[in-house]
Amino acid sequence: MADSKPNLFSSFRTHDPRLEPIAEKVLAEKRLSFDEGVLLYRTTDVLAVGWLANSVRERLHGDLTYFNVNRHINHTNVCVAACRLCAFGRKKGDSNGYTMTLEEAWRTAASGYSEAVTEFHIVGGLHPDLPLEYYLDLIAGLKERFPKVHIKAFTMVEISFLARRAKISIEETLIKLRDSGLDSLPGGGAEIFDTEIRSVICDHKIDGNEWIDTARIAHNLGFKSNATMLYGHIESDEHRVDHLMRLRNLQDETGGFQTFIPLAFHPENTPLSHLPVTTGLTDIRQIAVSRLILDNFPHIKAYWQMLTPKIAQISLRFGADDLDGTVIEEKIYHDAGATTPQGMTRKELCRLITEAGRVSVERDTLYHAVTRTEDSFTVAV
Ligand code: V47
Repeated sequence: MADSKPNLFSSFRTHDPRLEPIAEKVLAEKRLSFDEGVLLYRTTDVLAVGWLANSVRERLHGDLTYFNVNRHINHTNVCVAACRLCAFGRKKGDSNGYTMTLEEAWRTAASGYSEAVTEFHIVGGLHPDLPLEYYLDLIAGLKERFPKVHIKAFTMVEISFLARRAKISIEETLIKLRDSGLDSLPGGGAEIFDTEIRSVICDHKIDGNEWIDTARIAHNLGFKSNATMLYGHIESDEHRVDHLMRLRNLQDETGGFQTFIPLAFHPENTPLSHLPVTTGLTDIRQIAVSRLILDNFPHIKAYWQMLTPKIAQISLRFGADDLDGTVIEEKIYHDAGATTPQGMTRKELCRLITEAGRVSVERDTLYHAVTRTEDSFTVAV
């Protein structure tokens, strides 16, 4: 039978012949190897890499581009870890440390609430004293007050820390959180899995294997989660590919990841402040390479808060199909020198998407389309 698919390979152009076999594989939906991943980072033909990533993005999603209406809540910046990558955490007793009471956290959830949010994104420091009950009550109180809002909370690093402090297993911790109303997990804390790099940028955190093991347990319990990678500090191209391949392997096993979010390192106010910030092409290439290596991840997010709205918009033509959300109040990158706005409206997000020639779709956390009538919403399941 004649193949009805258009012959995309005949449209592929590159000045780097090493990309041709890679293009053949990508267009035949075959998996890329470690060395091919490294080459995607090294070639000077970023446009060809972007073209390939865009072909995958359009095969999976056409022009559809997702965003959500969410609110970030960072309940505490007090942290026992002292990661060199971080400008947000404070030691217990530091005059700039803060920890919200439960009432404050619930009030924060309701504040800046100009549009009905569909997601609370909650992450914070590894607080030495807060008991597991604080986290269970935080979630239960939010569910009681905002029953329709999806709660995406606590990185794998936080989950592992809570379990250790409560002296129960990760599985038990996640079950307790689920019983209180936790719906899914964000992708933070992954940084770079390589042990040597981790020992420099975040030596107090769980190691890469523990991050993967925690995600596996969460997925096996039925939770969806995201995954991130922090790039643009001291890692090499090989470390990046290794990180992406470890995520790809776990996704083969569990299918629990929804979205991959590359996070550009912001050095300001961190112990690594001597490092330069990433450039636009590095950011755009990272999006494209992620799309090409993570062939089993449904979505690649260009997190506008991190990348700037301009770079995030361009990324929609280089492999990304998601911009994240309205966010409303962001602390982690703004403490590290981000100059992006603290939030965006639905209208602003839609404009970025439309002007990129894409079709905007408001989604909930699990990628169901959301239909709105003024301040209420319904979700298509
Ligand atoms: O884990 C911390 C990173 C992450 C800095 O799952 C920094 O939908 C850059 O994971 N420069 C938290 N990055 C944020 C996160 C996230 C964001 C948006 C969406 C989702 C999602 C998850 O931020 C941390 C760490 O990797 N981070 N400090 C810094 N100076």
